[in-house]
Amino acid sequence: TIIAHKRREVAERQSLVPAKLLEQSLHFGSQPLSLCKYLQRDDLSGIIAEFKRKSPSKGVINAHAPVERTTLGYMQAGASALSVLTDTEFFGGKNEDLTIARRFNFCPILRKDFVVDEYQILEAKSLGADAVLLIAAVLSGEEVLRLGRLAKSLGLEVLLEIHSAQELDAALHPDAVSLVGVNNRNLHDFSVSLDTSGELARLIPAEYVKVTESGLRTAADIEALRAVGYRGFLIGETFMRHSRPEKACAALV
Ligand code: IGP
Repeated sequence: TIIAHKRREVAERQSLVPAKLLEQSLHFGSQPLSLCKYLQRDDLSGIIAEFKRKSPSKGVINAHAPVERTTLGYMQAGASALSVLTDTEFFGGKNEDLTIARRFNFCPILRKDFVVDEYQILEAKSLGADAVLLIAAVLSGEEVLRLGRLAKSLGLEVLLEIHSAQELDAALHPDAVSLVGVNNRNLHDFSVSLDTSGELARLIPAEYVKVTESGLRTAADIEALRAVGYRGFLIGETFMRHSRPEKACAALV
């Protein structure tokens, strides 16, 4: 459902701003920040703090937290990077959330959306993102390569999201991918198990920065997964459930 909706949305956006014009408008000179490098810094927490208002699995999580204060607070609390949901229909985000976050923050920002088309990569760059998510469950290996190469050519890093060893085998390509994210949430039944990250860690080659996504709650969760090689910890709900998400982030860092 999400992917079908996303294809219509992209066609509509493209009718407003054609891909060629969007591409011409990009500032190729602007220097993106490396998510990989920030996650590997010892002086930061490794936390990628997410701004997420709602989700298909949880409904409304936080309808009131302002994007400025929350994202700036995340960064000040010691998050290594930010993740901003830009999907409107299913996650209640918007492109403007990312441009606003960009204005006030000087850490890497991941554009979190369902990328199905090159146009969205151009858009991510134009919004000021430093990295994009590609979800192996909804893309072929060839699509990951094509989208990932475009992202790289624009200076964006690619976080490839996987749920299984099969998805990893089908979509991992060094020309396209810099980081691998293991999503602990099963996209079909929404169940969450941190064991997914535990089991897949050893299958991810060492040249990729490992990120664990979803369902992380405590410092013990983070430390257990750090011990098996993860450097990035993507956390949304644990922070966003709080009326002041940035305070929940500070408490965990
Ligand atoms: C964050 P959580 O359980 O901390 O809120 O999860 C993040 O992993 C999750 O939002 C996510 C996601 C995605 C959202 C992971 N992959 C793909 C949308 C699309």
